[in-house]
Amino acid sequence: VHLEGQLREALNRDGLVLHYQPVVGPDGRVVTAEALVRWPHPDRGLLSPDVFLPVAEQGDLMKELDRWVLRTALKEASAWPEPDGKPVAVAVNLAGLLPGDPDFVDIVATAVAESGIAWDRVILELVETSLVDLPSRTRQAMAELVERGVRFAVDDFGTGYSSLARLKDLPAQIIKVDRRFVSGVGKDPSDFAVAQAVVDMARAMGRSCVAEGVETAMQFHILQGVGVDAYQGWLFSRAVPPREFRAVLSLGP
Ligand code: G
Ligand code: G
Ligand code: MN
Ligand code: NA
Repeated sequence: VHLEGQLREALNRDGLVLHYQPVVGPDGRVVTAEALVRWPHPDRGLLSPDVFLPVAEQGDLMKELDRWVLRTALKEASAWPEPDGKPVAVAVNLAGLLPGDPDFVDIVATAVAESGIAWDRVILELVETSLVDLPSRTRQAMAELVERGVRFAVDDFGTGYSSLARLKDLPAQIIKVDRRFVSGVGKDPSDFAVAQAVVDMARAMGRSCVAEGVETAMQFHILQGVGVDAYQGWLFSRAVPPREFRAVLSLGP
């Protein structure tokens, strides 16, 4: 209960921070950064979301937290340097603020307007379970944002219950292949087969594919052969503080 009160207060006075993990193209250039929230706690050091997201959940603060992350990430990203004049997109995880919320489009549009960021630099990541069986009104709201340039990504694809066949019903332009399959690539033939099948299916349906949790050069090499569009993982970089991320962008590849 104490932690919950402190979290509420941190949200009200910008007491959380975002770290950014680069997502790179096949040539190693940064194309996107995923915002990952951390809490510099006065007594307990830098807290990981694994520790305080359950507290946010418990305290009914997830929507407020997502809204804070969205506003902050778009504001920070609007000031990033542009390597070779190519702007880098920013990806935000949503768990409490969902497309079905009546104020979803408003909240996103306000964050975009406040930050001045271009619409087509915004990626919203949702887990599979938040994207299945959506009422048409919700799909319509998402389509409005997509029309302006926003992209939706299915996070952790392959961990939900939905099958490959349901991919065609998911309203998302980007598929993020869960690191569970990526970690087996080069070791376990069935993980390789899953990765290959997801990429082939995604391509056939006009979606782009991101491999999560790429940790070795071997995994990167094999996935390049499969035709993955973008890569994220410790091989390239961990999530780093904003200043460090800006430095990465100014240095180039
Ligand atoms: O960054 P890290 O690996 O510690 O993240 C752990 C989990 O917390 C991941 O599932 C990640 O998606 C989630 N997470 C990290 N940052 C955010 C955020 O800003 N909003 C939401 N909703 N989830 C986040
Ligand atoms: O659920 P989501 O995919 O948003 O989670 C993002 C989290 O994945 C980050 O908080 C980060 O800690 C973790 N992560 C990022 N890259 C790697 C990686 O290469 N290996 C592993 N094991 N975890 C990673
Ligand atoms: Mn994510
Ligand atoms: Na993920």
